[in-house]
Amino acid sequence: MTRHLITSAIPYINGIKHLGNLVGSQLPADLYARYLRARGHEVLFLCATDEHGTPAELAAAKAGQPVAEYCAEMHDVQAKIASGFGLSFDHFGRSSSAQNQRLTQHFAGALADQGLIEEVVEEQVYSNADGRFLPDRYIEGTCPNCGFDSARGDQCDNCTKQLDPVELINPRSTISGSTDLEMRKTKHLFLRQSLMKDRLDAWINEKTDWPVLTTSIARKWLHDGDGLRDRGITRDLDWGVPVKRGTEDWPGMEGKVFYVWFDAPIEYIACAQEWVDAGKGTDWERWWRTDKGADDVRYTQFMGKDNVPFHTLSFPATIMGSAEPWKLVDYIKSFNFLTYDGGQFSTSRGRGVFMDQALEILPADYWRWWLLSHAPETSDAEFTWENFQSSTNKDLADVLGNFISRITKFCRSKFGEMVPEAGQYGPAEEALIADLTARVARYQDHMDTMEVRKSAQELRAIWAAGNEYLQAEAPWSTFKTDPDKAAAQVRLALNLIPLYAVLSAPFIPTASASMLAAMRVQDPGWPDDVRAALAGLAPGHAFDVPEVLFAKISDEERDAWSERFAGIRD
Ligand code: B3M
Ligand code: ZN
Repeated sequence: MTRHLITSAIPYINGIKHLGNLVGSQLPADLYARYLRARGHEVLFLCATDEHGTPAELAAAKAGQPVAEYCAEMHDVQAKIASGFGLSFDHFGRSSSAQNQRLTQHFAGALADQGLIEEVVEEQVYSNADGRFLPDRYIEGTCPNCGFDSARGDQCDNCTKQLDPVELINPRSTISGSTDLEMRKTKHLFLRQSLMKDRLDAWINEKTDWPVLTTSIARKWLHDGDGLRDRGITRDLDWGVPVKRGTEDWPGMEGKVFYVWFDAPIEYIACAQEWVDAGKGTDWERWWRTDKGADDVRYTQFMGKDNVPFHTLSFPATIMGSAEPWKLVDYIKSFNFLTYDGGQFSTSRGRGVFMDQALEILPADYWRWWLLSHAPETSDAEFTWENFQSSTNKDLADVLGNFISRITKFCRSKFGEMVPEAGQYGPAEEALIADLTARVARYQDHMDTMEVRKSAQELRAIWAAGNEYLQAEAPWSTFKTDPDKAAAQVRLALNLIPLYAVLSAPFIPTASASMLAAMRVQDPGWPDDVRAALAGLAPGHAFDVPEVLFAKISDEERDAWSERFAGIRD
């Protein structure tokens, strides 16, 4: 079995993420990790908080807290919410860890040894009103590429172009709003990525199986002319990884830190070290060092499209440039954006549903199902309350929940709370088994290739097949004339429940566990042979009629939530 390393983009520490962030990285990564574990693969699934740079400093200042304290608190908040959503990270680390600090300094040293770091005295934007340089998010202005009026100093959120603060049109300080800005000289380290353009180009060209969304963004910035120009990897900030060359001081760089986008992806590696140091694992190198066994690892990254340039160009440049045997990513699954009711989710305006609020109003499985079954894979997707209500009511309550409730209750009333023994399967049962065998094979294909929406569609069809079978065979009618045949029908239908539980667990883990508990079975394992799996509950096996698995969302709830999340939080 292949070993699978899976990472989700690591969320910024600056507040609680919204559902759009969740569906763009952590949630599909969790779906894949759960699926691969269920298939018997060894999986290491890592995520962390991204704690450095201007996002952290700005948020801490707003909260009136020291940055380190703010980050420690927010890490715990994010960890708790992640576990509320059932995100099954093997470790949820912190980019501010000692491990990441050491490793980031190590990479800088290795890159310098390879002649890939240049010391540059450059002019950077200095704010007289604020008495400081304004790197990255401390400055906003109009994007020179697309004209978006709130582009940040390091990247335009609208067109994903990586920027330099000096390129912004009509720049202003995000601290004070001041436009009293001047250029001042300051020394920084530049990563000479331009020297690696051909290698990166060849590497991207090998990736013929990657999603077009991923490779098109990579190619756009590779061939854009300045997409791969050398970039500053240090900043005039207090908070971050202090600039060092390995373990040595770096003359002239005192008081400066590495750019957050330099150290954040390195946390994917450091997180595996944290996992070991936390006593959860024993060997991180076999996941990350190709000289220590990581050649057998398949490494998959999940992220929103705005993060693609950093993962297809900058981070691979760090890895390749180090000339050390680190594992490179094998597959990058990227996502478009989820919009909210005709507009953008907005953290600053509190528009849309944030992860903590989502869990306050409904169990995680509702959100997991809707988000994954509507994942913005081939284009942006839109969240509306009408769609959320109708999809979850239909799929979860009418199709899956109703099937389970109907068959368990019918069995209880006619045969008692145990699997009936009498009767034989006939053509209708054989047809259902054949249909499900074909559908499960298709479901696996879609899950293997991370086609999230198609996987959800097939799973829904697998659930619907049970309902259609009950509808067509109507054991409640059969029972009146041929109780033995009805017993066989009920036996097969009851056996669908553990099958559904196992297949559905990557999407809706909590409900799946309830389904297994009601049927009084331990996890029966992946149904490699559907027919054998459908014989899992032997005649005489006792079960319980489960509580309602999924309550329907009422029109009143829908309207109240729609109003509550329309905007202006805090
Ligand atoms: N923190 C951006 C984000 O949260 C950034 C991702 C880092 S991945 C190494 O969307
Ligand atoms: Zn732009």
